[in-house]
Amino acid sequence: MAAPGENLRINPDRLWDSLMEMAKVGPGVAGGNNRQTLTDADAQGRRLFQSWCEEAGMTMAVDTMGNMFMTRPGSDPDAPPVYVGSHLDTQPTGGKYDGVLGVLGGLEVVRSLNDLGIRTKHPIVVTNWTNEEGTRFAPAMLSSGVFAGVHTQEEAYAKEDAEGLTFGGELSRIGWVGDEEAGARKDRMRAFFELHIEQGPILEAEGKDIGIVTHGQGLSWTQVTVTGKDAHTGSTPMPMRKNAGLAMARILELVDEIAWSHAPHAVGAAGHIDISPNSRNVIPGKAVFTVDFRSPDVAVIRDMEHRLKTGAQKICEDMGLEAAFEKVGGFDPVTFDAACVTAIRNAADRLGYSHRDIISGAGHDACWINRVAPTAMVMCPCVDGLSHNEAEEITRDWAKAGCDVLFHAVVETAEIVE
Ligand code: HGY
Ligand code: MN
Ligand code: MN
Repeated sequence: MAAPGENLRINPDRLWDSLMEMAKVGPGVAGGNNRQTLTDADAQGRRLFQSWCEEAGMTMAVDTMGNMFMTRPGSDPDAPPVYVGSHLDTQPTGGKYDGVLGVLGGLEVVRSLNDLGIRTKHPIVVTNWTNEEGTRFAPAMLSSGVFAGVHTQEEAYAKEDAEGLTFGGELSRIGWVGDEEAGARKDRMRAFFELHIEQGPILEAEGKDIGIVTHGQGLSWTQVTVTGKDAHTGSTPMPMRKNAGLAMARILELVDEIAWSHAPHAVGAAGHIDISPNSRNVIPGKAVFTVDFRSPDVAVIRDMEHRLKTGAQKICEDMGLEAAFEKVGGFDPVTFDAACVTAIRNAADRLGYSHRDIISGAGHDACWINRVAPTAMVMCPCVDGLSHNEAEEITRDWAKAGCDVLFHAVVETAEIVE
């Protein structure tokens, strides 16, 4: 199959305008976004994306997890489609580009094909995967996980947010329960491509336009519950205290020590922390927190999980407290499809963009879709490597470079019909 000519480029201003328009939906308080999954803002963003896709001549299908599939027909309706997309949901203090660049980059690929009057043999399907972030309903990549058969829909529907609302109830409330069984189409996928900001500092630091994502590091989320005893902070003698907050602090020190022991590639922290009763003059009797470990090496992840459990258990026993552990998310390191990776690398070369191979530090829907279809990712830099922060920023040139490469990889795989 002839590769697309190097003159095939997307319309960078239209892409940027769409990014800025979507950023108005579910605004944050500091210039970013708070468009958390299954909120009214998420529903509004979905409708905006749907309207743009329908204007571009695409038809919509939605599955029972709310995953959106916007199809541009190919010349051969029986040919397995090429999928391209990411997620529109954001962190509570999220940026304007995490996930959104991949969804609207997919839309821009279709808009550019329309402009150029190009037909492809394989249909092209632009996707929005529900609840990639896992911030409101753990785990991350929940709906692409159900699609890929990693989680059951029943498990997913029962997930509760901090207010006790369920995933299934909220998906129904915003009116986005589709009629297609989640995963019904997974055996008919030619490929899946995802464009994403790096969310780390490497590409910018090295002055590279494009990250060719060959692998994704593995992730482990362990929810730790430490139980002590609520008591008066003034009248309770120090030797009598069962301070769950103190035990948590010692465990978080241990988490940092474990991650550093596997430097330079392993990382560890706790981003979710709940202390109760969280009153100024009560010794906390309970601490619930989620430890996030990551590494490209699965043996390192297993070692970090084991040392967390044994070390936290000992800290709690020494203090007369109890510890409980629940695995609430995770996936092993991922190797993306060699042919898809090559299509991306050839596109970057053909288009004259500087590039380097890279392992994704963050998890993405592509990590699960890689289980059911040939999958790969394109990354562009982000300013200071900052993400999951409202100050997340990219340049127009980086967005253009990433989407140009995505365009070529998708069109080459979908096969232009002469
Ligand atoms: O957690 C992650 O890596 C992704 O941003 N959901
Ligand atoms: Mn993301
Ligand atoms: Mn994210």
